[in-house]
Amino acid sequence: MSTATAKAATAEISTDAHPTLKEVDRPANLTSENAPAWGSDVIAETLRDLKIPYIALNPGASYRGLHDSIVNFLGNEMPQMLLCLHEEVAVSIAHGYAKVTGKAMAAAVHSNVGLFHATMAFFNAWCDRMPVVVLGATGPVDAAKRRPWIDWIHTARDQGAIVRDFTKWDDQPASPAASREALLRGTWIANTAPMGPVYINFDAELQENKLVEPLAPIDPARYMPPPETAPSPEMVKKAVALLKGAKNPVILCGRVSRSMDGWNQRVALAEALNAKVITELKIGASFPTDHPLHAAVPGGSAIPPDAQAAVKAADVILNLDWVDLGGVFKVTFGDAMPKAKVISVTNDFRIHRGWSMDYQGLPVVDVLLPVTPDEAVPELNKALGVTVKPYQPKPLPKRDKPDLSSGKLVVNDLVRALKFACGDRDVTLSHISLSWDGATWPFRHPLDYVGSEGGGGVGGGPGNAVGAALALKGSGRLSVAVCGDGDFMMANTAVWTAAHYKIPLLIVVANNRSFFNDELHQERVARIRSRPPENRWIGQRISEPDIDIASLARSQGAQGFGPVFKQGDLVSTFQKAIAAVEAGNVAVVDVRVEPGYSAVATAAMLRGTEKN
Ligand SMILES: Cc1ncc(C[n+]2csc(CCOP(=O)(O)OP(=O)(O)O)c2C)c(N)n1
Ligand SMILES: [Mg+2]
Repeated sequence: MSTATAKAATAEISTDAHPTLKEVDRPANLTSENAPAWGSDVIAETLRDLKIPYIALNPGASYRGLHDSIVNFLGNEMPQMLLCLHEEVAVSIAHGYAKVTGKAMAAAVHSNVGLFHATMAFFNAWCDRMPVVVLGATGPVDAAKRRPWIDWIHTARDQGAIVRDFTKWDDQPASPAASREALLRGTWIANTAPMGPVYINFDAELQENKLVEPLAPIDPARYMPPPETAPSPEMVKKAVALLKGAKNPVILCGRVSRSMDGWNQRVALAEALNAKVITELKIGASFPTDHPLHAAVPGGSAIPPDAQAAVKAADVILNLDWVDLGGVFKVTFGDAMPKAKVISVTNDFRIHRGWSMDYQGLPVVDVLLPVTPDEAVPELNKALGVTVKPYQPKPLPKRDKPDLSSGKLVVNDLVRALKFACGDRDVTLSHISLSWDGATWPFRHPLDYVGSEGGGGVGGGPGNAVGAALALKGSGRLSVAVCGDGDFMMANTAVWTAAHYKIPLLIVVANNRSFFNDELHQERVARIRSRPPENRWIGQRISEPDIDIASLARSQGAQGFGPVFKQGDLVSTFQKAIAAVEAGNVAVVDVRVEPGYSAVATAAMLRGTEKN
């Protein structure tokens, strides 16, 4: 494998702990202990050997041994604890961090109850194929050692079963040596493509026992060989023959890394082939969306009509690990097989399991390159003789003011004003609302957008946003998340974690005072049944009382702005909020938007009900 390819698989963001963050929560009066003395010291030391910078957690007695080891043996450094007010937030922060860095940090949750809270975030990370190492704990496996009642309710025969169907691997090691091995194996598995969360459950007794004898030192790197792969030359040859003969090639750009090299490789390939390119909002930016070859406004759910038209006209389709290739074919061709030849670059099938159907429909494939797009595209470029140059986006025209509506304040007003207020800054969108219109904000760098929560689990936004901002702290990029009010309310305590650890970020809440997505579903059902669609809001609206989101943010140490009701106040409010973030704060802006999605999204959700 070429060096260029090897480099492409890694993100260009530092995964070291940030210096100003290290100043928060300093332990006092530490004794200098060099060698692990307790079972849990071995676990803590292994986390350090693995260079895990942070561990997002909510505490619990089941891992009080490990907790002590991280604070008093490691000095709360590498990993540093990030206290979270809910376990779902802890795991989704780790997920957001991985979305930027491509690498796992750790999270810790308390016995079965903490793990129960964390399940939603496990599922989101799993569907998003993002690495997270989650540590858990159980009351003493040895029943004779259990405290009455509490240790019994917090001990389960097979705790890992709670999340096993949507993790790559889990373990419950029975000794300090086995714990060390489990951490090495788990971290290695999590970070190996297709990536995903792993869960390691430590027996409370094991953690709290004195270490009987020291463990033989090991070199962790030797247990974690780089799992790089390359497509076979014959398969590359077959793919290249198809691509060379193509008159109307289409590239579906799906799950790719945040690497700039990978981005340049994809642009060079598309330009050499004169291929139309399709991207989507489920996942991070994969291709410049304002490039002339970018064929259609990126959609969030099903592939939009203009993208379908491009797929329909294609004679060769190059799939770069699109999340749902089978779904693209289904909506475009119905039950008929596509006539176009299909080259598929994906290794996702290697982790498909029986419980969750997130593997999607089975697509037609003529040539399979069973590696990641970051590994395959440079090989295709090499075989095609393509020269890869750094992609230079054209400068955007300067504007005096954003183009805002004159009627009710809609989501696109928020987005346009936000984009205008951000100006020339490099911005990473770490989350976007369901109401987002992909036409409004072009992505021109792989870190311009890191993708949605993955598993469609509402409540992933705030945690993902804080995790991404943590990874970007000090990078010079402005971290911005736009969350729905439903999404924000489900996990708003992520704001406290960001404020406490001084992780600057801007969260804008597209506050339509509703779980609006489901209003459209109720409208659809009512129309089909010839019942009054005007009742769609009942059981959906988050109003009377309206929630004061700015106060909620302020109460957790952030700067709260709004509610903003008028278009004319948007830009100035965002400018103030951005200034607060650039001064190191967390800022939350409540924008009261009219309930509603873009015309395209609304039409898609209500399609087929027009006559009723
Ligand atoms: C955990 C979870 N609960 C419920 C849903 C169903 N659901 C899908 S979208 C949505 C509304 C989200 O509301 P909000 O974030 O305010 O976005 P809006 O649709 O209002 O723009 C709900 C409840 C879900 N996907 N995940
Ligand atoms: Mg809403």
